[in-house]
Amino acid sequence: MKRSIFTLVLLLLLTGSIKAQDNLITNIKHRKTLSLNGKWHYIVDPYETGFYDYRYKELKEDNGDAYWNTGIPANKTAKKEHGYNDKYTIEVPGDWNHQKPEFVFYEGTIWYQKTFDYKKQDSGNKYYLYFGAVNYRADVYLNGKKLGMHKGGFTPFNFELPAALLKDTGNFLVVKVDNKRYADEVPTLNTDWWNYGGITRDVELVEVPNTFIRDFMVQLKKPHGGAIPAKQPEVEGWVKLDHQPSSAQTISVSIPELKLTKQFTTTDSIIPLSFKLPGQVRLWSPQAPKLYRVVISAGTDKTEDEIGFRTIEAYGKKLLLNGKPLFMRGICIHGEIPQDVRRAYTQQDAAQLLGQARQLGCNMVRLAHYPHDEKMTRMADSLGILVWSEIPVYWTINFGSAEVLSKAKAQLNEMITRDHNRASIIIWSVGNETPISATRTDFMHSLITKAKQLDSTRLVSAALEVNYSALKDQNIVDDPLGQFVDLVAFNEYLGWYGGLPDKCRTTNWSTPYNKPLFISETGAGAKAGFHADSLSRFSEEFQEWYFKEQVDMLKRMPDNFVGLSPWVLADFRSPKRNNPVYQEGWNRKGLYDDKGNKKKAFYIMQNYYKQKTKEEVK
Ligand code: GCB
Repeated sequence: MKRSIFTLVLLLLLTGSIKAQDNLITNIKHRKTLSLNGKWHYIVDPYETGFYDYRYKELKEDNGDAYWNTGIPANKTAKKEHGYNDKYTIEVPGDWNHQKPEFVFYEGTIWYQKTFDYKKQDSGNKYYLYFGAVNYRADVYLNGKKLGMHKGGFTPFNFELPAALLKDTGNFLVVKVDNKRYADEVPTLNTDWWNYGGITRDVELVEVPNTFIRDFMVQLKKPHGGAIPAKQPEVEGWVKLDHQPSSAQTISVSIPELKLTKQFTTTDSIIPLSFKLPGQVRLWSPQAPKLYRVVISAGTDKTEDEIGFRTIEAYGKKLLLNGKPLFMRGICIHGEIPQDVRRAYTQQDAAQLLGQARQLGCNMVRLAHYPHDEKMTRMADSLGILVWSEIPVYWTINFGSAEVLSKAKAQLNEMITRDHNRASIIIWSVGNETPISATRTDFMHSLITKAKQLDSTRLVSAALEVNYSALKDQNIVDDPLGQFVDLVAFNEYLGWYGGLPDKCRTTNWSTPYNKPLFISETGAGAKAGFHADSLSRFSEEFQEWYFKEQVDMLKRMPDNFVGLSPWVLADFRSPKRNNPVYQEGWNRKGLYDDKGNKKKAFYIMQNYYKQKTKEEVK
């Protein structure tokens, strides 16, 4: 019975009767914006006094006690029990945990407030407030009016600002940020990473013409049957206007370097694109990450982006990039700068993380376990690093809940919408290590279907898990989700969670699905500087031994093995890791330590990748 209601809701979601909010503006980097980054005022509000009255009912919008209202008393007799003050400021973007010692473990509500001026360019224009990410729930108010609420800690969202509400001077912007964990959210209560709270990415005020280009997709058409891209490869995509234009509009797409301009006249809000690129086009690849300036205009709006053209296909046992077999020399990365114990959000942060991956010899990164800052995927585009991008459907989220499914779909939609023009991204992942059950497989299948609807050009996968107690010498990755993914990916920690590393000597892996096989995680913990014999857990020697055995085992992988992304680039914070000597709140499986030093195991993987690169060249 329960199952059939679930199936009905699934069907409703699939047929689009229940829709996720669909108004995200993309390509913010190239829009006219005012940055609202910088110092904001804050109030810490663990009891949510600024939101609920003493009967725990939500305060009315005009209630002077609500923290979205100023807190300035009308006269000296008036009572005010809140207020924003220069004594209490915090930087945006940036998690709150690293900014004040008293916030390290804080999970709850903090109110952010900023006053800003804005001179409108044209009274007919539209205005949006755009947030790169707020972890986890954001309630946004401007000049005492609520603009909206968003959940999901790693994806962008925007709210329209009614022009009449936006003043030339003294706009009072308030964001209530709440990072409490709940069972029915995505992720759920339990994760192996730090729950950094706050406005963790850029905030922008965006001004656009009344009818504007909300989004566009300009990508090579998905290849079939293992084909190498034609000399004049075909672009397939669309341009999405904010709304249907009142009269016919001409949309133009041009790539100046290729001397290409295409025009389309339309009265619709979505314009399909289909055209051939000229023969001199150079395809994007890790060896030659060529990006072209693509300019799109519609009426008075114009935007541009840097786009690379490439194809990706899972064909039989192989992964084909531009029609050629690809081996992924990967590494998993958390969106964290361990040196400062904070979330990553700057250009320099992206350069550090991707630079370290490059030193290891990677051509691919798995951005775990949630969408990273857009600066990461844009930098991966220009450096030529392939990307696996994932939503935080992690471990034991509530798979039986239709509401949780719609939350996961909303995050999937925001992740794909933000980044569907990034050449570097070749795989969308719908989750990590989700325990097998029929309900979970329906849930995950529904996410895969949605990902494919949103983007038909890329691969869809998920990191599957291995049951260590059932491990034999012949291990078969036969999770039923394998039938729906394009790439069978699994996390194995043979020698760390199951036995000792020499277990690798007799272990073999395979999958019954005729698909490429990828190891999405493998790793062992080591405290940098702790040297001992290789049997001592947490020593660099143990981790080194682990990777030596793993590398030897990889030589025996079946012919559909297409690469790996070991766990993990650098040590990262986790409240679950409480060994008082070796961990102290850190997951120590990094190949780099928390100061950026390489551990011994780093060199084992680096050598393996060097050798794989040589084989590639041959
Ligand atoms: C995993 C998880 C990852 C953990 C890692 C570990 O399988 O996917 O999030 O951090 O193992 O260190 O145990």
